[in-house]
Amino acid sequence: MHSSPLPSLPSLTTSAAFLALQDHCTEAKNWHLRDLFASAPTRFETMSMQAAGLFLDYSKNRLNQKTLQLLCNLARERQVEAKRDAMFAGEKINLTEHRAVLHTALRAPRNQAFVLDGQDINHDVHAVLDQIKAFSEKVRSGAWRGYSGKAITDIVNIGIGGSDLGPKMAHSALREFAHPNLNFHFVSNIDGHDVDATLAKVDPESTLFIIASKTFTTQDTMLNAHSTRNWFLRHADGDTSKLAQHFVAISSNQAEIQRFGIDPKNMFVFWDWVGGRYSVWSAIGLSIAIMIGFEAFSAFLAGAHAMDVHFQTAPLESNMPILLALIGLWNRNFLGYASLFVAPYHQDLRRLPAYLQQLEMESNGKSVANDGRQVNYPTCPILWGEAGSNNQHAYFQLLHQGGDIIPVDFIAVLKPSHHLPQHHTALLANCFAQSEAFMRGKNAQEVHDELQQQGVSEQEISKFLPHKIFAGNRPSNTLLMDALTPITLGALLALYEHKTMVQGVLWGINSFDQYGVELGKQLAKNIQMELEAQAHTERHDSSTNGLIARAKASLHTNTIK
Ligand code: G6Q
Repeated sequence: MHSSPLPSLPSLTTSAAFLALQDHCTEAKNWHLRDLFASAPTRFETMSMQAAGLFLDYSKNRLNQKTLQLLCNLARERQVEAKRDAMFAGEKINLTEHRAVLHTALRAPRNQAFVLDGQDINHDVHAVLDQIKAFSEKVRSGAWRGYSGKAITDIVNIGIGGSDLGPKMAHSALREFAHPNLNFHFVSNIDGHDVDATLAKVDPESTLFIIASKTFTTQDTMLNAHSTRNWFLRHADGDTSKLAQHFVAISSNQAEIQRFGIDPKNMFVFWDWVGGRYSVWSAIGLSIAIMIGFEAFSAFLAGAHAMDVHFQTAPLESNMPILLALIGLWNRNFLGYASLFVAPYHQDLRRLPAYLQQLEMESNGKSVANDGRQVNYPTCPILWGEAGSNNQHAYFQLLHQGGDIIPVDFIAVLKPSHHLPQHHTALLANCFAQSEAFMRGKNAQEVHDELQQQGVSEQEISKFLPHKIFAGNRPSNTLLMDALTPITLGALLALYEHKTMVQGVLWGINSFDQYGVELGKQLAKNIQMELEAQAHTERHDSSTNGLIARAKASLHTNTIK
């Protein structure tokens, strides 16, 4: 355990390991992946690895063994291992908020000590898990009844950001494991169309509402929760005693929950050492536990824990999250690629890109270092994505032939849960073909020969040839898992969490605060008051004033054109 703060480091770009990489990059920029494969027949064997049930092939990146060695030197120089250990040891590594970062404690087995401020928190974590087990079993078995005696048929999770994206993503990812008779809904948007459309689908007598909000003050969630409460009471003769069977809360703010009228017995706590975007493992996962059952939810936690153990114990050179982080840094800071595309080739993982978008971009979308200085290098790339094969028929054109190079993380599952083998071989073939195409491309000679074989005239060939060339040399990682299960999903999410943490360390930024979301919230409060007021005041720039005026004219005349 590290009891004293680690010595502060020189700026990333002046460190010896960074400068060595910069030097090496002048040479690496001229490499083509085709040549790297041709000159090293064992490239796949040496640049792939397994951990916690996941297989990673990183051989289709523009790097060689020397690059990896230099990147590992950088990790050593930036004290990645010491900072990882500080996180697990409960040190307050979230410096700006003076908080520990202990989401890993949420998935530790019972009785594995996790110490925070001298106290073992494992007992508290497992007490909440026991509460989740008991409650989820009651709902799943039909023992938990609504106010009129009906069993619960629908569960609505009301939350946003970290209190929504994880459960929503897991809901589609673990569809195969779901209780057959329960329906799940997710309300997040402050837009009334979201809650309105959901309430239209459910029966107040058999619906359970989970209000998921760490702070219990988030405007979006509180507005949705209050509108839902009003709707419920309209159907329940205004009898607030009936709320107890239909509303439960997940939060760290007991006082606010009680003010809302939720029975403290129906409150599931979590703690300030769990960041919102790292909270799917906490009581925020209640809807997941109800959907897949507590045993499967425990497997989800165990999968993440297996990745935690790997992250803590594997040497740098064969540490999957650290390697992913270093390769990402190589792509971003040396090769200059500004975005990362995540392509899950599994329909049930279609919400994964949105989940990872928050994880990586809210954590590392920052440009001020821990010491308060503006950084002089790029940090988090823009993460986007879509499930394959849909992506191929939309914007993969740009990824293949556009002016920007966009590295891709392919994620594929070897065993499907359906019985349509031809679909699955076609899906995998498409996934592997895409990474091959990005890597190899198709050069002028190959295009020429192909067209010639098709009987195209030389004159026509020379006209169209440039359009048909693929430069290739576009990097990707491929992650494989045997089957999509709670355990492999847990490991996959933990892998990206740790990758994100390591990149934050390398960039010298705090991955665990999110001040960037505050300004908009602050300004919205005033604008909402202005929109609701009868009188029109002009307090902003001409654009904002003009938009407010137009909206007011429409809102206060109450006409829809
Ligand atoms: C995540 C963010 C953010 C948060 C939401 C909801 O790391 O902090 O996405 O989860 O703003 O916050 P509450 O759970 O407090 O409502």
